[in-house]
Amino acid sequence: MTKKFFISTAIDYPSARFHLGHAYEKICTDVIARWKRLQGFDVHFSTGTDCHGLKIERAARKAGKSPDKFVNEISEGFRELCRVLNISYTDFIMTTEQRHRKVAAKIVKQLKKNGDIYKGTYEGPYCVDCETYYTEKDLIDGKCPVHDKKVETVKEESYFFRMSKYQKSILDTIKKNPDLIWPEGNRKQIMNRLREPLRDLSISRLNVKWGIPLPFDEKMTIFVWVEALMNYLTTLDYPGRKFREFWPAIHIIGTDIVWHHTAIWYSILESIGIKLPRVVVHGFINLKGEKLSKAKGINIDPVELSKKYSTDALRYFLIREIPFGEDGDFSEEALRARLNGELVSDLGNLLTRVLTLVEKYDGKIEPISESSPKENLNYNLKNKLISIQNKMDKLELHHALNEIWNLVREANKFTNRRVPWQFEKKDPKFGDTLYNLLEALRIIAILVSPFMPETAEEINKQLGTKPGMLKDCEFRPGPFKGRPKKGRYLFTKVK
Ligand code: ME8
Repeated sequence: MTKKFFISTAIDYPSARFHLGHAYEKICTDVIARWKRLQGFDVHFSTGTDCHGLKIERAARKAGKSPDKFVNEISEGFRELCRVLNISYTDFIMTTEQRHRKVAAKIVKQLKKNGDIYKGTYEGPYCVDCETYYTEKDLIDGKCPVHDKKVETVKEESYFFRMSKYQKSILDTIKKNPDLIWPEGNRKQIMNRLREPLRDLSISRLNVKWGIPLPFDEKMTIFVWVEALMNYLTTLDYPGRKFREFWPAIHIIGTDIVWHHTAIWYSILESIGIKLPRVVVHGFINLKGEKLSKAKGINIDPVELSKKYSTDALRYFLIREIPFGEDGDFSEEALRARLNGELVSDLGNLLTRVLTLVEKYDGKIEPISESSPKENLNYNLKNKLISIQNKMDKLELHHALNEIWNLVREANKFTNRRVPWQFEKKDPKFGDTLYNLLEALRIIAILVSPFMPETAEEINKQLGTKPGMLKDCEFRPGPFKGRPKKGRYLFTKVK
């Protein structure tokens, strides 16, 4: 049976239009999903929108719309973002869907049945933007530590989940499984927090109407964070066959929501007896050193960027420029430099150059026996591929891409060394040179396909070859099996 792999992004708040941070998370997740497919995995890839809660309710009111209409419209924008960025998700989930209401209610009932829910009163500071209760200690100058905004004070009757009961076992599991939370810095932070006393979690809201009713007390709704996390089970039709085949997940999320995805989510899962998922944390994108913020006008539209520079240039840039797991800075100048240098000059020119040479050659495109193996482009290729795979396994996406780029650079150097434009049009050495270059390009197309799917498709189109899998990344015996024909430029320079 084909091996299964489940990867998810966070589900975004449809309270405003998407931003570059959302785009970045989707692109990173898509690269990993596509790489797994190249390895032969059957991939379930979920993304979507987190539609309930006070923040959304207020945003809808402000826009003069019903919450339902409001979230549908904004979620459509997120779907459009995925289309533009070429995100190969297999499920787009909205938490307003019936299937999610059912799963969320089912899990909350399970928690209650396990004796993990009790009634009490909650009093304390609340940040509507985070939809999170804080303690006075968490606040910075009396403001929300994430949003730097004034918090509201709430006092209400509430149901609590016995999170404290699972504190020790979760800490032990994280200790024993060094890969469970990645990168190490985030893992350590969570472990430190889990060593401090932990309060039980308020899981219901009396005054929030826009949410999923609490099944055993319908005048309340389920705390939005708690039901949002459950989307990962809804998307697998929990507890059905798909769930049994694809769980556990790998959740790709940003640094601000690690606590929710570990302490909170892990305790819920422990309570209902489900294996803990892996949590992989990417960094935050800043703009010229400042946090993205619509209010302060520090904002950049990923769809506009994609129109201006191409989707693949944006995907390439974000992965190549920002070490995965670290924060990074976005600048158009840096994007242009990589587009004009690496994409146009290294890869685009290589393809056009090789296919122009193919037009001049008149013979079989095949290797000749006397060409020295060390000089050929498949020399040591196996080891290079192992190294690229290792980098991908370690989630060093930027290093993997750099090593793939070394293959592109080697092909350019090989061309310069052989000076094929000086060959007679029937010279077998010409055929040997082209064979090397075309095979290298076919392999490059496979390797870049998770990062730049459209570019890979265009290379294959011009080589007259079919898209391959990772196992096809070796030189095939000659003559070259394809119908190479020069087409459009892969990339265009932007000044
Ligand atoms: O947190 N750079 O939704 P969200 C990189 N609904 N990533 C960023 C970013 C930035 N500047 N800004 C945000 C939520 N993100 C919840 C999630 S999941 C059950 C519920 C990331 O729309 C952020 O870290 O605020 C998160 O992973 C995702 O975008 C959605 O953020």
